[in-house]
Amino acid sequence: MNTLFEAYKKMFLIRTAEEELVALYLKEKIMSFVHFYIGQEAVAVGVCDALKKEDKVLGNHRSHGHYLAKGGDLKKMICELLGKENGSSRGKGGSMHMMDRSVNFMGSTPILGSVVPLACGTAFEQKYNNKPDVTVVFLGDGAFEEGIVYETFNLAALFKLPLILVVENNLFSTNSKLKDRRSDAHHVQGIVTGFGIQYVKADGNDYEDVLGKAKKLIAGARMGHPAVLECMTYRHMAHSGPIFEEEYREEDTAENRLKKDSIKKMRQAVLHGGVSEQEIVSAEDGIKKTVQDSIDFALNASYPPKESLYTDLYAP
Ligand SMILES: Cc1ncc(C[n+]2csc(CCOP(=O)(O)OP(=O)(O)O)c2C)c(N)n1
Repeated sequence: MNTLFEAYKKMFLIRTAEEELVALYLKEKIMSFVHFYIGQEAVAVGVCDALKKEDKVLGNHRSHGHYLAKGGDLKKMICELLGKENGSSRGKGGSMHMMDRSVNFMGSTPILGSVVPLACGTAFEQKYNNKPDVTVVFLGDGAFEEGIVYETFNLAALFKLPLILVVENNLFSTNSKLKDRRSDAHHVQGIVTGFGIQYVKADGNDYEDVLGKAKKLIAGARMGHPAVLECMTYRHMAHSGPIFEEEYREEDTAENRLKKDSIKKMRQAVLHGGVSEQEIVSAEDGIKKTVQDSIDFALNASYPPKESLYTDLYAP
């Protein structure tokens, strides 16, 4: 099996699904905020390809890619976005509250940083019960600035938890730049290692760089060495919704986003690795069809019945 080709297919599925969801959003079929993952696919797939099925993943408001990379079901995800009964959270969570225990995707929460202590809890459970598993939590550079994250660093280091925090640094918190939010002396590595947590930085636009570094950190976390993997990446769309505004961007201009686009680079790498153009196109066509079929399925699916209005509102 060509593992790079398999990873490319996952990244292409996330990109294609997101692009089609943009179209649905513009047709006003999605009635909630949606934070598109386009541009960051190499992070989710690189990290999740280094995990086992039993390992747990948690995410944030921008988690479609995390869910799909962990093996989540596209139909369930789109149903969730459309508020349909067979959504991953039975249509009651929407884009920002996805959860699917069948693939150990333990939940995504949009209040910045709020998911980090939940991940600390699942990592504690894994350690307490001597499980050989790890927990990965995805958060943004904005969430990294929330106080609860530092409390989690402290506990993770103290209890030697099997926890990896993947910080997806896409340079912005909404439209606020790093330099407007942090002093010149702010030092992510210094903060993290000061707590006794390992820190590694990766090129989040490069699948192989993310995968290689994630593998090492995950192996360490299984031995009780918690870690932060900071992935430098670009979000291609607006903070929320599919608006293509450019005026606030400096480094991540349209030209640079295209130049560094992980999907484009992966396609080239797969070709160089010996997979033919025809094989790639055929896989891409299959994925486009899967996405379209999933959207049609979700559009035709039912909404939750009125009687279920007050059920499933709390996680057990
Ligand atoms: C505690 C809190 N403050 C503010 C918000 C509003 N908010 C939602 S997403 C977001 C930006 C998040 O930036 P980052 O964590 O870097 O993730 P990104 O959106 O860049 O992926 C903000 C400020 C929130 N959800 N929670």
